[in-house]
Amino acid sequence: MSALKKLANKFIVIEGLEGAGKSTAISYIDKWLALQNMPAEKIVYTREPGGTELAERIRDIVKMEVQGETLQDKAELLLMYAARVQLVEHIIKPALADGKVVIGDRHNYSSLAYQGGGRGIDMALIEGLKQLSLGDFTADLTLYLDIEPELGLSRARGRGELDRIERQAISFFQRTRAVFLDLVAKDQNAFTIDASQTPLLVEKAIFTQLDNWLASLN
Ligand code: T5A
Repeated sequence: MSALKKLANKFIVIEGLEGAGKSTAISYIDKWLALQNMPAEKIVYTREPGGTELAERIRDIVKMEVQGETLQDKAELLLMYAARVQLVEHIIKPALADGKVVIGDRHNYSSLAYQGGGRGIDMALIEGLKQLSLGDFTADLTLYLDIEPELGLSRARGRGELDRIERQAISFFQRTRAVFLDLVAKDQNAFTIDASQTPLLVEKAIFTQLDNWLASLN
């Protein structure tokens, strides 16, 4: 089967802590897809939380700080899934049904890692919420960009002021990272990329993972 046929209807997700280089990695995936002769109109890009008009408004709420009112951890979790349902139903599923390839900047693993690991919400509760809102819908490939939180945050700081979540203590990101690593270790469709390497080496590692994955598809 041709590479283009294999890639039709595939949902590729990039995960990682802040400053891991997810946006940068998406440009490498783009380059790799061009090498497979994928037409630009066959590629859909999403980000989470966000990606639809309503989901982008939820993203604003999640990122903002309101004086005198703390966003409760469970409210934060529910907002992440509210945004995700909007995105999956309005953008991702229709694009996949139309034979497109979707590249997602974050998806479900971010909720397990940040809200489960970072915030300490019961994982079973999050899994239940995922089932309720998305059923068995899942990514075809997840590339997790692994980085020490200190390094990631210093990169994130370099590109502007930190938002509400980015201002959490380092221990929050250490717990988040531990869950990401655990999830990837248990998922045969997920792979870790060392994001502390130079951009050139990260690009090379991503190309290798994508080549191997493509070769594994029937
Ligand atoms: N969230 C999200 C949850 O809590 N639960 C959820 O379910 C979901 C979906 C989303 C926030 O919401 C949370 C997680 C987040 O806190 P976001 O804006 O999508 O926020 O995510 P961020 O991680 O904040 O995005 P960033 O823009 O910070 O990170 P990226 O995209 O990973 O990094 P990128 O590519 O912009 O690179 C950052 C800087 O590093 C440089 C780049 O040039 C850039 O300046 N860089 C490198 N430098 C050196 N070496 C390399 N290899 C480099 N790669 C990139």
